[in-house]
Amino acid sequence: MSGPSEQTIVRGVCPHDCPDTCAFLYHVEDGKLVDVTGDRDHPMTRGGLCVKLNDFADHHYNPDRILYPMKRVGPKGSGAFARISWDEALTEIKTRWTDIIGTYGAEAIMPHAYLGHQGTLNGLTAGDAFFNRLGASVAEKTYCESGSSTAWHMTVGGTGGLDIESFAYAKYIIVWGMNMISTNLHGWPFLLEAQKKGAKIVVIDPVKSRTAKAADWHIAIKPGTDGALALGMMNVIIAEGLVDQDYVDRYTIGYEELKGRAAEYPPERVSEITGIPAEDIRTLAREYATARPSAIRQGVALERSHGGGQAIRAITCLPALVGAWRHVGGGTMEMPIWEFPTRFDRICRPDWIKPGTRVINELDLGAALTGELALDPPVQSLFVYNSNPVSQAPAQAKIVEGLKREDLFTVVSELFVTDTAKYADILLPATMQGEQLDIMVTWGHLYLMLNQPAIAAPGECVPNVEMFRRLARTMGFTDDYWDRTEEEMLLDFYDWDAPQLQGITYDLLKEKGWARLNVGLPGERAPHAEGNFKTASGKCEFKSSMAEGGNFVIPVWRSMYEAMQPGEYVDPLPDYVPPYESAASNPDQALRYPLSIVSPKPHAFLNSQYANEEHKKARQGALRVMINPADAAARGILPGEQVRVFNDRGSFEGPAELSEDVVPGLVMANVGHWTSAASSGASVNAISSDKHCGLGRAGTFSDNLVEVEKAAAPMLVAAE
Ligand SMILES: Nc1nc2c(c(=O)[nH]1)N[C@H]1C(S)=C(S)[C@@H](COP(=O)(O)OP(=O)(O)OC[C@H]3O[C@@H](n4cnc5c(=O)[nH]c(N)nc54)[C@H](O)[C@@H]3O)O[C@H]1N2
Ligand SMILES: Nc1nc2c(c(=O)[nH]1)N[C@H]1C(S)=C(S)[C@@H](COP(=O)(O)OP(=O)(O)OC[C@H]3O[C@@H](n4cnc5c(=O)[nH]c(N)nc54)[C@H](O)[C@@H]3O)O[C@H]1N2
Ligand SMILES: [Mo]
Repeated sequence: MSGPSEQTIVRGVCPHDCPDTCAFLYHVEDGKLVDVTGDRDHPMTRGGLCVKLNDFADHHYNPDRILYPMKRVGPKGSGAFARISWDEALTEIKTRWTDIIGTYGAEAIMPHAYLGHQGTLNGLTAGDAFFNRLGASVAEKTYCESGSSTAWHMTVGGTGGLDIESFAYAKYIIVWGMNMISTNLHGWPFLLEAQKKGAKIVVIDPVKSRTAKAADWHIAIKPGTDGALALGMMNVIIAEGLVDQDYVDRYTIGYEELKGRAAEYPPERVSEITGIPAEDIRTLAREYATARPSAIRQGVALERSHGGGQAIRAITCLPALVGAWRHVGGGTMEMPIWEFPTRFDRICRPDWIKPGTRVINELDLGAALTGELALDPPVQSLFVYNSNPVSQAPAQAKIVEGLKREDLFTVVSELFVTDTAKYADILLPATMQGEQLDIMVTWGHLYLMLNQPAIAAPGECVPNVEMFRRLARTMGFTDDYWDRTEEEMLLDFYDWDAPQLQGITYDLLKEKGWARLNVGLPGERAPHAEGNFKTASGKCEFKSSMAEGGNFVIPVWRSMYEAMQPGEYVDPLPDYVPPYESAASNPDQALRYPLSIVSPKPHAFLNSQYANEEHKKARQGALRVMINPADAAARGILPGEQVRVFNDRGSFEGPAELSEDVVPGLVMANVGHWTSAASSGASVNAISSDKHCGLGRAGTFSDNLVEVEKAAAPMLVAAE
């Protein structure tokens, strides 16, 4: 047999923090990854990959990858590193940590992780067991979804809710705070299928996003006011007799109280709060309540304001009020992750956390490093993996200031020298998805998926799970936890006897790559047709028993930490909680900073990933500031002109993009651009506040006021 060398196909899964979690086929020739394609047989992802992943094979061979452990040889932030061995790196870490532990105690070490990788072994919680065993501060990981998930659990419990594939059966669809065409590309075709059969698609978004443009109706709402809109819809639904009283009587609790609350939100009042005409609010409520079935796709973006969590509770009440759950294709979708029998207690080992160990919220990183949070002991070492806080966390200037501290020992495990990695004292090289084994956690569909390694790791890169194994051995931990193979860990980390996994084995995943959970098929599934909510009462709780309990724990990826602080008051009913920063809630601040800003996801990057690759940058374009032509005119700003966006927290710059896609009073700039590539050395999180959402301590990236002005002439712009 002659001809081209033989191609082997290995089954894989996209590693990214995205609801799609696409099924891959790795194409390997002579030990080289020559292509990565989508698996056409996968019912949800159907073989297509997105703009970010369509050259994923080449991504593995990016010459900028970190291939060896490195040690800083220049000033912090200079990016000057020299190669060292794994032994040297581990010895240095052990020496520094032993010193710090001796002087300050282990709590002076702070881990920092997010979802750079979404695997069971290598993802968000890859280091939890290690850091819990070490006695480090517990990092509370609430960059994303903790506000949504808290609200969801309070209202309907840990249910998967409406399946993305079942949207094809809906007759009326509200996409609420989500830009699906960019952020859930493989979910969008199910909505289009419904639309072809006559369904109407409504998008509620301050910005006329790609998805809003593709919808039948775009409702432009002021950021952070969705709670008022949902309560206004309830007001109309109740006043006009559109409630499914039978469903409400049988399967909900707290209707009378909710009715009282909704009565406070007549459409005229809601119109003032949200900026949406009262008649549109009435139309939306009537259409939503009378279409059968109606469906709501909730975006994580809904949580990014002071009242985001309460808004999500109000939205999550709507389907029960109108009986939408009765039908296949009716109800609402947050994240179906709760259907997966992942044993987070076995992964994270919360039993190893010593009682009283302090918790530091990752959104407070800047405050923690600079001493703004009076921490005793102070944070003397930071260990970053799967995350890029300089780009993705709020209060960017504070974080950079903290990372420059000479007495802070920073270790970063990375694929590339990111905005954060630049400040490391020690860099550790991580593998990419084609080089490692993992079962992927997914939050946008109902398939359990196994990624198998297709090629050898380059240089001295190791998967996160192996890095923590090495660190555990270096620190002298002899627990069995780190003695297992990756396969043994995966077998332990899922409950293979759970009803959802009936008929699904690890061997089946090895052969087929993926399997749908046993939770009903898309054309048949109506999980709450007869109640069966996963709350304490088994009902949809308009009035939340969890809130009345005062404190509860959600077994999420952020590792089973309390959703509320003990004793914290949470309104048992959903309500509209105004933004921290808006003309209405803070008029003084609005005099100086009259514009609201939102900073949604970039189409061609995945958070900050790929923002260092030229062809992705070409697709995404530079960091731009989208502003309404009227606001631009009032400031003498011409199209394409360099502008400065600022508030008391900081500033960033970019060319102005004049567009009616944002209403007057609103500006938009995408998150994800690297500060090192930005003209001002800062990106959008320079202006973000590190205040938390009222539920789940999520971020408030949509709750910020700024002003925009023409940037100073380039020669006057001081270099950092
Ligand atoms: N302004 C604003 N800020 C936001 C948001 C917003 O909407 N607006 N969104 C927030 C949300 S929703 C999220 S989820 C967060 C995301 O915040 P992050 O999770 O910090 O985002 P990424 O940019 O994906 O950074 C992940 C890093 O992990 C690295 N990485 C990837 N794979 C591996 C691996 O296997 N091992 C190791 N060690 N490293 C790896 C990548 O190279 C990358 O640098 O950002 C939040 N920040
Ligand atoms: N291409 C791409 N896809 C991604 C990601 C990425 O970085 N790039 N990131 C992944 C991650 S980590 C996540 S969490 C998801 C997030 O995905 P989405 O939930 O879609 O989040 P965003 O893109 O931040 O924002 C979606 C829309 O919400 C709007 N919005 C902002 N604030 C508000 C508000 O207060 N109310 C309402 N109604 N709308 C608001 C924004 O204008 C934006 O158009 O995407 C995932 N998918
Ligand atoms: Mo996210």
